[in-house]
Amino acid sequence: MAITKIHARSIYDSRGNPTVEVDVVTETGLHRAIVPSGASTGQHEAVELRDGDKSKWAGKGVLKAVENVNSVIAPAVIKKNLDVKDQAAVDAFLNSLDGTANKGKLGANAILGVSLAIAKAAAAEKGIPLYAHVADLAGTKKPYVLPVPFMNVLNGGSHAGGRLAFQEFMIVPSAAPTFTEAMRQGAEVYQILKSLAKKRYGQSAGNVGDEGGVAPDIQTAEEALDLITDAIEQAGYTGTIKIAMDVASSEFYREGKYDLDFKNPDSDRSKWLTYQELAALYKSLAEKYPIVSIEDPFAEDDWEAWSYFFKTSDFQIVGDDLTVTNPERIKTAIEKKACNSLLLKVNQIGTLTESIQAAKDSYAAGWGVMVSHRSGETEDVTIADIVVGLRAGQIKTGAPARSERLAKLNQILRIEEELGANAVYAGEHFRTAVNI
Ligand code: 2PG
Ligand code: MG
Repeated sequence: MAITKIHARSIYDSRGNPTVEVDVVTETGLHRAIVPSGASTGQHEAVELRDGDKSKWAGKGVLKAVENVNSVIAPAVIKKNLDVKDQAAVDAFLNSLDGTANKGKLGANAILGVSLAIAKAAAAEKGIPLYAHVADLAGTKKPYVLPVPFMNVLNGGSHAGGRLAFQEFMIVPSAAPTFTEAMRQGAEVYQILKSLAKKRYGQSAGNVGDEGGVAPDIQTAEEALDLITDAIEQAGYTGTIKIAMDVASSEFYREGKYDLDFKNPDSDRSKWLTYQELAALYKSLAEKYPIVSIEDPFAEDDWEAWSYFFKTSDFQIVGDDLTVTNPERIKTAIEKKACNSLLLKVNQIGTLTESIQAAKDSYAAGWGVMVSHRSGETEDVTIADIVVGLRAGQIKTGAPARSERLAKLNQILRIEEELGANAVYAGEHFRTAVNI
């Protein structure tokens, strides 16, 4: 079935910044994708093309990326008359139009919007849901696996005001019997956490950060973890709901050290930590709290620290800024034994095909895969279908609050209902879901 029209426009993300939306029209109708955007972005991510014209949106416009879709990609793709079901050929053609290694010419935001909208057109042409199309493309076995939602209930770092350096504190309802139950447990803890935060730190502690988690003005990880474990206890889930963190430590890596007071312009240098000291802090936290997963514990190029920490840890260690969903970086991380899980963000690499390949490379190394949103999100729910289609078993898409976060979780609820007995919940097997 031919594509008759591809059209991009500039709309707005959850932070009020411009982002790219792409419409692809075929005989089955209109298929649409919207591109997300990070704040704590890795240096090695594919290029998100921003206009840089400071007189508009402080330089954050995406009019060039939109124009690249409308005047370069659209005519070329329509003329080429590719089979939309052959995503690998579509994405290879998009990459050839760009011609750079990092999608710097047309922009990963331009390319990704087209790649994802075409995948939706293909699913419609096949008359199947998007997750089933993704499963076909990835060669995923059945039954389907529904992911454990890693819910970011307390926001810090670059996603919130306040002094807290670590970016994300997530609750992990992996002992729940179903995805629906996991959502209920998470939502209950979230509401209790909100009132506890207000009680302990004042009304404003109930305000939320970029991903919908509460953002009290606390300084230490211990305070955050105490608050969360108290909320878990009050909700009655002690021992069943676990905790995960995304430290996003590249954000506070300074001159070879880690500055836990990085939001303070007068931060005391003598308190900056070596990687060994930071590793010791993680160890002590993991002894005291039920931590099952740590993401980006060290900076994106501090390979020595990653390998050092990995040797002595038995929980999940997730690469995000380290690996940036990029085959080369993933390969290096496997060789250096830096981590044992991939954070998969489609806009870090820029096409669906390369995202699927990143997951497969990770599985082949015995790694887990966690599909992820960005801190700047939209109503687009594609990652919900991707996590199910890839059998990844883990998703992080913020708190159970704010609709750009819940849109994805709600979509998984619908998928769970639709699949019924044809799906299982990853539960405690989230790290090895692909093998269930
Ligand atoms: C992360 C993400 C998403 P951002 O660091 O994992 O939670 O944040 O999109 O800002 O990079
Ligand atoms: Mg991260």
